[in-house]
Amino acid sequence: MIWTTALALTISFVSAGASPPPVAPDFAWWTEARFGMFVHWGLYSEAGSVWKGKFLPGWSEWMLNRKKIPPDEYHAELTPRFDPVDFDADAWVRAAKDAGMKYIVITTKHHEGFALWPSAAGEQDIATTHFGKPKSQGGRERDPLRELADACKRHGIKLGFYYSLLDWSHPDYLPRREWDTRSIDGAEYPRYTTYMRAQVKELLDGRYGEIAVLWGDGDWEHGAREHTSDEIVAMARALQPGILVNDRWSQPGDYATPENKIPDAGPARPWETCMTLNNSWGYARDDHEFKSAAAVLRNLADIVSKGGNYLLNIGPDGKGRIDPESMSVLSSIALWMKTHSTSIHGNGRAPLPVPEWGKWTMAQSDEGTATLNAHLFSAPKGGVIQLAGVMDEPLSIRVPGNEFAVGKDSLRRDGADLLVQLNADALEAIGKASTVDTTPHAVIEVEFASMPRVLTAPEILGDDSIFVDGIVLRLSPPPAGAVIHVTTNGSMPTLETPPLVRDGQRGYSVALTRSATVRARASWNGQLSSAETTRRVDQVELLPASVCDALGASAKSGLIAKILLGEFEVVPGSKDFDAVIDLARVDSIRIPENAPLDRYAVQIRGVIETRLPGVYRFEISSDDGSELWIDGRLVIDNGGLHGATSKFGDIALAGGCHEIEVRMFESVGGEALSLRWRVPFESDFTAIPAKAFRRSLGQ
Ligand code: FHN
Repeated sequence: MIWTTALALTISFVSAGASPPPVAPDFAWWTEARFGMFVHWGLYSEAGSVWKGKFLPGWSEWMLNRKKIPPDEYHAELTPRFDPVDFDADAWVRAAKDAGMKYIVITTKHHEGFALWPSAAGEQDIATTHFGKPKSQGGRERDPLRELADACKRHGIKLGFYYSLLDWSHPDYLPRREWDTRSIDGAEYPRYTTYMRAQVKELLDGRYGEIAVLWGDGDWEHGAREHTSDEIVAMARALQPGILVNDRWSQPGDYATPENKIPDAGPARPWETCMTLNNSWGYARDDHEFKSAAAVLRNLADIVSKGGNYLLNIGPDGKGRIDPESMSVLSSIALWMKTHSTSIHGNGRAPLPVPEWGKWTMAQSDEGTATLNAHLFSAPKGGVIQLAGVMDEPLSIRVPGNEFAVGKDSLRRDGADLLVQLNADALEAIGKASTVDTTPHAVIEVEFASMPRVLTAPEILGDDSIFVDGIVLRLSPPPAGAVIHVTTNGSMPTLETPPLVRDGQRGYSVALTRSATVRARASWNGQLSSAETTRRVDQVELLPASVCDALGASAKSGLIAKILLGEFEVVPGSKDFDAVIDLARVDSIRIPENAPLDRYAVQIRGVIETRLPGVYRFEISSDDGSELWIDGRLVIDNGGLHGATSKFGDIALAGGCHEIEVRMFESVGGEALSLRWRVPFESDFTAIPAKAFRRSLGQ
């Protein structure tokens, strides 16, 4: 029997109270890196997705689950076999580094529940294998995480730890898999989270040095409250100042992690696409469908052009070897990177439209120069590369690798656009310089003395959509030498539209006293920007306030919460709560303490007092769906089954008391509910003070 259920654990973890304020997440190295290696390695690697002689296609690290193997049988079979005698941490790190990967994230414990290090908190870890067993017991006494941490340090590669909250084997992890016949008697999920905190503490307490990323995963079966995510993340930040925490601890975290997909448009927050190289994260013996190096590099250019990072996965086998096919792809990537790494590392979004021939990335040097990198996946039509709206001339245009320089005589102006005409020699040089295997991926570097002026549509600042008496819309200033043309009647601005004059106080702005559709374009050198910006703003009446007492608003602050049990897919209606009699009092819009963990809906009602008349913008964040109503009007519809999602809504309120109602539902897994507001004449959102809420006597 592998597991003893009576795990007496005395765990002390860093008390958040005494520690200094957490250090902000350190994104500088991560943004510079842009490219990292994901490593899935565990007992599943020894199986290679083969169980009882039969290969199982797909995710090999899910074999226990997909083959419905009793955990004890799984561990009994694989633990004695796991002996990665060929594991060479330096070889792994060199393969990553040569391929331009500047960080490595390794699965320290995946859903199978096997810890890749000697863990005092657990009993299913590397020390139970011949590889990790103490020498005094005849083992090799090796710690893969120690060896990898040391190798990363030697090679200047950042190290991150993946840790699975989901654990199919631990006796206290609930729910059990449906085929798992182990009794749940005595199983306590809180004891599992104590174990989880103890293991994360071991990983981050300094024994492995600096750990730059805590990559959570498998958070979908419980919410942040149950996972004790707050404590774990606070502990991580206290133990590893600056550590990056991803969005898979049932919380938004520091960055988003789209998986096996590249978003059409990069999210505004930091993000990283993680992706398999074949069809499995863990080593899968018979899966030979590997992405080509060319496909990987085009993905990389696409991701970086959208401001993201790429975490490409490798699945070493049970002997610690990276399979030859993966090594071949990494070697081809390394060859391309030798010449072109400067078009990836430290690059991000470029202020240019997406071209038909490939992608633009951009980097800025410490000296202030700016380089636009054209990633050419195909020959540009007519040999012309368009730098849309670029008003400045470049210092140089180069094809790295063969040092081919494109002469200034190749430049010509087409209105507001700068065109680079590539002649036959240039195209030949490009064709030779950069193919990955046999697939074109050339780069042309266009360097400027400083960030080039680009004629783009002016931005209408702020997010106002309604106003009461009047509104001033401010616009971003045009590039030096350009002007802005604005209309307020919905017509398209033209060169004949009088340029907007900069106001000393307000800068570039438009003052409105009635509803309007505002449209803006910029022009330079007699040419209009191809894009325009549009904003509709409507004049509205203030929603009259009620005298607080008239609403029966009690002097005491607080709101009334009702909880309705059940499985929902949409936000229930207000009347659905009428039959609920047990009431809780809450002092803010949040999930009441007495709410169950899953399958319920909440109604929170009361009165909100607004000191000032004007437009209030509310932000509701919830998991799952939610709605905000004020004085019987729907202000925000954030409905539906979804993870933690924020939505905004504006409403013009007179000063005084207004009825407020928030309804939300939680299906299973992650849960969240919060409401913030931005009051008139303020620019930032703030928490709504408890004293602004009053409980209606009628409730
Ligand atoms: O279930 C895991 C899976 O095995 C793999 O680890 C991926 C990597 O991001 N994460 C989970 C699926 O989203």
